[in-house]
Amino acid sequence: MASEKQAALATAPSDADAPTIFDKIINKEIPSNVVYEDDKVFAFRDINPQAPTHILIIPKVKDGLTGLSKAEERHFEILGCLLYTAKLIAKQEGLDDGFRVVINDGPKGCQSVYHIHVHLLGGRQMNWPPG
Ligand code: IU
Repeated sequence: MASEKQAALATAPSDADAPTIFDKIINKEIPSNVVYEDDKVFAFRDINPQAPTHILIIPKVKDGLTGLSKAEERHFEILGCLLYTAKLIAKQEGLDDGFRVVINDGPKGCQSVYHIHVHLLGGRQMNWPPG
């Protein structure tokens, strides 16, 4: 499999509400390891984990929010929901000593799927700066 960087550079950013693989995951057309779901938010384990815990938290309805750089005022609530859900899942996963949340944006941010997602990473010591 191509590295995330290669995948990100090979993926054209999408401004449209074009479906991505995450729609199929939300709709359960593609199986995933779901860790949380409510009416607005869906969270599942990353298929290529970069830490013992690596979960993606996404809005069920993209509403143009392909990435954080496309956020508008109408997205204020869902952005808060995504981060608050990250906190809830971190607790659920027992990440009591700390964790990291990441939102990659655009090719230089290493984004490869254009449906906004928060990465929740934990279970090991993180380093800084990130690569
Ligand atoms: P990124 O921030 O856009 O690079 O993150 C996309 C993530 O989606 C990345 O960590 C992939 O491993 C992950 N992923 C997945 O979990 N399941 C999939 O079917 C696909 C990507 I495609």
